[in-house]
Amino acid sequence: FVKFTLNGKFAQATKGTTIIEACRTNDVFVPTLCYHPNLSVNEECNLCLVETDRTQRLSRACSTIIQEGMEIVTNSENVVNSVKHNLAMILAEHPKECTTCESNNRCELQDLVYRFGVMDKFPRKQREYIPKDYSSPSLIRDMNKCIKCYRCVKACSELQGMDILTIGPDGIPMTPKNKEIYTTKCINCGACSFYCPVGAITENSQVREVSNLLKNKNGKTIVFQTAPATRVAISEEFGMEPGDISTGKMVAAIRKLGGDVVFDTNFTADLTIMEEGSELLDRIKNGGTLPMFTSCCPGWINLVEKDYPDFIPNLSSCRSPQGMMSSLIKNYWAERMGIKPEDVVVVSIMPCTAKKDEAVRDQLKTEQGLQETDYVLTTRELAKLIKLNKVKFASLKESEYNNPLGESTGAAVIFGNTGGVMEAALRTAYEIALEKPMPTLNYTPVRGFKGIKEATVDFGGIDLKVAVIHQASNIHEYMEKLKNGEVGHHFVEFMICKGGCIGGGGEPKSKTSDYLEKRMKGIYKIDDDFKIRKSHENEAVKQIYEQFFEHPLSHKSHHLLHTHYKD
Ligand code: HC1
Ligand code: SF4
Repeated sequence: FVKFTLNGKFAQATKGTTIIEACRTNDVFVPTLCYHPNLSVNEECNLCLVETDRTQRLSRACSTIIQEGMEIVTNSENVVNSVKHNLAMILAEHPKECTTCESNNRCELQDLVYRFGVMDKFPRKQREYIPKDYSSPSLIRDMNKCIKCYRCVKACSELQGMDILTIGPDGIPMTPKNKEIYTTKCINCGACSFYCPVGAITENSQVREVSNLLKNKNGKTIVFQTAPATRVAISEEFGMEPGDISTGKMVAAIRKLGGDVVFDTNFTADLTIMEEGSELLDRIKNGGTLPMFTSCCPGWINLVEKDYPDFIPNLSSCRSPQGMMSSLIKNYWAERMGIKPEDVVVVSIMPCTAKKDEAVRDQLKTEQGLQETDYVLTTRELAKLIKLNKVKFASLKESEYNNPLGESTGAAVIFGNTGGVMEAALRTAYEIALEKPMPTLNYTPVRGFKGIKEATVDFGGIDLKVAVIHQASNIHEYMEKLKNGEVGHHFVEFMICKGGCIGGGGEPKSKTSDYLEKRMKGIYKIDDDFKIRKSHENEAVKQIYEQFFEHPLSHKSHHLLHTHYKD
């Protein structure tokens, strides 16, 4: 520990900590726009200014390591005036479009300008207009709003290893050859939008479309589905803690907004396990392509198609749980309810921006050419819709999903965590292959935040070798090893975002440093509390096989639950 004073009060912090982190652990506010604890230090915004030695000299809190005996002042007139001056300079270049901006009310620049009472004192500095980029179903880029913090560039390169965004000659992040982002190798993961502090890169929002639809249904039945990872994160938008479990409140909120039916993507996560587990056993028995790769993460599918096309045969042919659910709703449930598929609108609530891109895939349309998933709202967008409609989320009485597509197990919810699909698949595949349950259901070797996790499971005679990779930069590392024959597994789970879906690019922009750990714990708590924790024991899943699909990998399931990829 080092001891120092902070605004005149005694404080301490671990040796080697930066001043900004020391201030945060001691609950003292330091403004910044370019600093983020998950990214390397930028020194761009010049807002985290502090005095450290009773002189008026200012240091940047993001890049200065705290020293024993420092006298840190964050609130002197000198500091405040300098911050105001620098903020005013940023503001002079920034379009004043707050009222219509996607980031209104969650913009870090807006917050600081208000907090410091910064007036528009400098003459407007007109930058050359940059055309907006609406090419991607997942993201919108309006680089006129860019404040040159470079958090998007760092998220794309440091976290994801994608290097789509680089700093252009004018200091504004650009795509390769300034092309529209959808035509580049961008995988639509949304990490750039998650880290953008303003409205320069945002999710391609469908809040208005869904809001209008709910107000004017035109005879349509509006069916929602909600992803595993949304239920442990949406709470953060309403003043609760990361990891707080809000499943029942989220369902209740959707009903209040006007959703007619709410199904759980977890049901089709269980179904995925039935199909994917069977596919794996089939490939092993019959000499199919191995390792088999999971196929539920749409950012990962984009990466394989764009960067590793030779490995397309390794991808499981299973649609993602989102894809399976929408297919079931339009092609199975609607008919049973006596509703025409064209009169059903599916709205999917996902932690992920790439799910918006998945939804528009040609392979995921009905025979009549209808998009099966009509709208995808991220967790952030659902929260916005709830706030716009003044629904008091925190005090809502919990509601339950509709059945039968709302019934699920503990195995399904852990899809939201890295390692979850693998763990759920093992719980079922082991029992099907060996006719006895796995010795332990909580399979810890595939849990936690290690980037590449490997394990060997004794599958009665064969050693089943599995691996779990999350965060795109680790995926590139693994894929290089696989290409060079340095690794050999039967089954590999890939998730593009750190932590899996709980760290998705569409999740709330939490300000705490341990939000991922807390969301992860929330997911495992839901699993622990379930009586039924194996997908093959889901009664509604059993029923749908008895009444419709007959068995996994049947002709009907291939038609409705499987897909193919672009090569
Ligand atoms: Fe995911 Fe999945 S777990 S991909 O991370 O397989 O997005 O939560 O919904 O589809 O179920 C995301 C989460 C999600 C799918 C499932
Ligand atoms: Fe990079 Fe992901 Fe943003 Fe695309 S969506 S630019 S891959 S961070």
